[in-house]
Amino acid sequence: MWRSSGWRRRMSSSSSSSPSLLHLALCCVTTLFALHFCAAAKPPKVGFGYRLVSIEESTNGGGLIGYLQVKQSTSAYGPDIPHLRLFVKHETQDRLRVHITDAEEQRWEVPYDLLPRDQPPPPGAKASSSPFTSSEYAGGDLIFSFTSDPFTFAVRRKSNGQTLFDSSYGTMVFKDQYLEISTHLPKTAALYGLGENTQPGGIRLRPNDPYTLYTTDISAINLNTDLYGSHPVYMDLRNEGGEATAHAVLLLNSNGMDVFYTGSSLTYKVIGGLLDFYFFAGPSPLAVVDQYTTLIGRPAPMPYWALGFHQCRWGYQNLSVVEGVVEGYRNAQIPLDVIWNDDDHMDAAKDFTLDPVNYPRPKLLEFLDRIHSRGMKYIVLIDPGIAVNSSYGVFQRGMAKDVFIKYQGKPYLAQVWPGPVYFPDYLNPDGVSWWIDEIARFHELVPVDGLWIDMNEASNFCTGKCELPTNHSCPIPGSTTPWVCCLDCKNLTDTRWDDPPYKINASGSRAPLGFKTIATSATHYNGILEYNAHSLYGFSQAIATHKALQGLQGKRPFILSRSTFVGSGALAAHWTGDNKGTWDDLRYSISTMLNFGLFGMPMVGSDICGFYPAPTEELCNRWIELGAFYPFSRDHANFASPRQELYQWESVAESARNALGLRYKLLPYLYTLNYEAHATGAPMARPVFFSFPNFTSSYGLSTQFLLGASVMVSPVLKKAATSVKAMFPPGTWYSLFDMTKAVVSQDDRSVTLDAPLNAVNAHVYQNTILPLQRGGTNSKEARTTPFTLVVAFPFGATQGDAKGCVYVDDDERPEMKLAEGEASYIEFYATVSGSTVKVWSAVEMGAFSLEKGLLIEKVCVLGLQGNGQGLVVEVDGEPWADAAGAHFTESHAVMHQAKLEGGSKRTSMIVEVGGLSLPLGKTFSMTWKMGINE
Ligand code: MIG
Repeated sequence: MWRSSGWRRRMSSSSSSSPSLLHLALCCVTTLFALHFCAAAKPPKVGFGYRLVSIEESTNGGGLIGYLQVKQSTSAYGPDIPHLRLFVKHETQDRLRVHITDAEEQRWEVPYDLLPRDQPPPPGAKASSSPFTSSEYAGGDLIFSFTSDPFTFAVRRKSNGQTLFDSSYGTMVFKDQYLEISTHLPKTAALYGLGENTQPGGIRLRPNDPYTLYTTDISAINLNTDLYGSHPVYMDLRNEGGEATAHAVLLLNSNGMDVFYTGSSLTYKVIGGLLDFYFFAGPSPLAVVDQYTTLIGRPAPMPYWALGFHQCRWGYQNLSVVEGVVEGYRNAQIPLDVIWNDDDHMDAAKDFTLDPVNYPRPKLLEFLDRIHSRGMKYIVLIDPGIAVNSSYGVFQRGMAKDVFIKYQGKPYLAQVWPGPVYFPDYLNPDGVSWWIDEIARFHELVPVDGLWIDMNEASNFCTGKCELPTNHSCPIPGSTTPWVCCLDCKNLTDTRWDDPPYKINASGSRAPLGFKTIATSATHYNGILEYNAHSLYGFSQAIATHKALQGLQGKRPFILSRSTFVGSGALAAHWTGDNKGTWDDLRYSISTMLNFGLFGMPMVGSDICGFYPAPTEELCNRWIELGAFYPFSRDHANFASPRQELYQWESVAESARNALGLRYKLLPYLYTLNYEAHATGAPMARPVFFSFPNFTSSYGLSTQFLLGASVMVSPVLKKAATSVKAMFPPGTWYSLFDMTKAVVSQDDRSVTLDAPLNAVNAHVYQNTILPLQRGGTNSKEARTTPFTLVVAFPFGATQGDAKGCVYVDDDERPEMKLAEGEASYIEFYATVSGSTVKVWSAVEMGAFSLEKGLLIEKVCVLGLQGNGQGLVVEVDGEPWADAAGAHFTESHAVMHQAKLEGGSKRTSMIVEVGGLSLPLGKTFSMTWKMGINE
């Protein structure tokens, strides 16, 4: 929103204070000669590399330890660290760690209590070891190899000999505030990840786009810029000789960094911490995310309702407006599970308070009783900044416990919505316990069902070292621009933390590191510098908030966080931040969503219809048609935009009923995907190559995506379009809106699908059994309705199989795991062989679903050559009879003919066996013979 354009204006007016900007101005604004001069000037050599002095292998499998000596020191970006310690370990069969740090001094690294993982031996530790005489160190499918002078290392894949990483491409540099390391990459490598950023080119990283990682309050409309989160990980997918393999590389480091990808190399330039690389062997994309989330934490289990639809707006002036929104959805028969408040419920923007006039507590509690009894939920926003206000209890208790981030011994003063604020230090154990207590108190005041943690990059309206002004009040009473800094501030350039020698491309413009955030020379608990911990702020807040919610409700917490880091997915969901109601932004949302799946944070979505300024009616139609398939599906807007709840336009309401109607039928599938995500890291929304890694045409595909392994969403992303060109990996894809329509694809040629304004295309792939329920307008009801199994065989199959599964549990429990009486897991199988069709289930821990009375009412088999004859249905091996005692016959099977898209004359049959009431928690089987059509 305006914040991003606003800061750009501010940057240009204050550019003289920043040497880097001055330099930029000199280079670019003056004469051709100057431009030429700048382009030709060679950067000073920043390092000469290291020599390996010794290397030993620990005798108890503890890895390799080597010592490096700098070859020649330079002064560029500060002195080199003379001695480094190399630690290499195959931590698992598919995970290799290469950790390089100062041999003498402990350096900053992502704290082990925030992100639990194995610790390398401390510098100088002596373990029993023997000289390592080989130049290769193998484990699982990964081989670590090295050269001694200069020291370089490489990682190879044993099974196909591919070099995955090779640091000999560049010179390794290791200074206190500047680390550099490069790898060579083959042209065939398709790279993904390195966020958070908005990628106009789609999910596949484009050579020479900038990738800067530093958490920043910059809105998602800014392309290729360091946005809210920092995820220094990439996946590398290669297809050489028709066999795709994927691996990932994480540089676990919380300091700001620039990553340069040229297409044939990748270079990290990092301003602190150490080099802590993790290599994940894959070889499939799913294996990569499994291995990645094994290290960083599995995605958080979501409560069932979180998969329903959410409505929010910044600017619901009072409770009646909120009540009206809930009624608006009800009247329009559009599904809604969760209603949100932004900061409007607060008293003067103070966290954990209620506006006594517009959100009076008794009325709010009545409202919550009402919606809770229907199974609906309520979430509110909180910001980290705590108002500096001596009559505000949250502030008083925070001061008493001394929980705020400091600058030269005093709480660091900043400004956010309430005016002057202090920022809690979530690295301080007292800060965490205070926060937990404040959330408990707030929950007493308002029984919210989840929390939205915004502005946690952290965002500050001011920059530098600020004081309360003495000649005017702050906030300025009645200000129409409360986001303009009203404190007295001076820029900080006096320390090497405020003004480090190497400038990352912060805020997309080499802005000072402390620009509109906490000064990087401020300190956390134990003297930890904000310079180092900056990008961990939102992550540490999510940890504290998660503890608070879990302890208090004994339920599965729901947290939505704007700023994220490696590991945030284990605690929170994410939305992509402030976007614009434009067709471009609609398209960008797909790439960012898919990236967060790779980052181990699969519960993600964008503000549906755009955060600002005003979507067109047509765009909002298309947005809900896409957004209905975001894992996290929420409409949200800025107060300055017109109202954009889905019922505001009749056409949008119709599109919403259609698209969300399918989502609500798919809830058991989505919930099972959430279970899979939690169990294995598998993203809920996935790039197409996840299921079809050898389908190379999909490597850059960013206009379609998969939900789970086999549901393809092909949204309209263009104005005035009434059809969509979609690409389908080879095989049969059945429309989920009309199962008599199928696409049979042989190659990567796109198929044109009808897409009138109120329709979106979603298809299910052959070999799949999809569990659906009847849907409804609220997930609490929808989840009790009977199931339909959609069994998809290849079109016209006489040979084939299909499978699927469903996980059900009581989502009130914090844990999401298969435990007797608490959850059930049912697998479905089907085969067609000649004329015989069989469908059956295998039940693991059926008790829970039996207790809930969950039933299968219909089995719908797609793609057959003929109809059903001699149908036999059994439950637990006994013939099944319906309530009237009648056994089933083929007369219960209804036939439909399915047609192919694209005018082909081929047809196949759908056999729909209805009128069933098979307990989901018991094994069933059904079989029949097809009378083959001529
Ligand atoms: O400076 O709480 O991205 O979703 O509506 C703006 C008000 C603060 C930014 C979030 C946006 C939210 C808004 N917040």
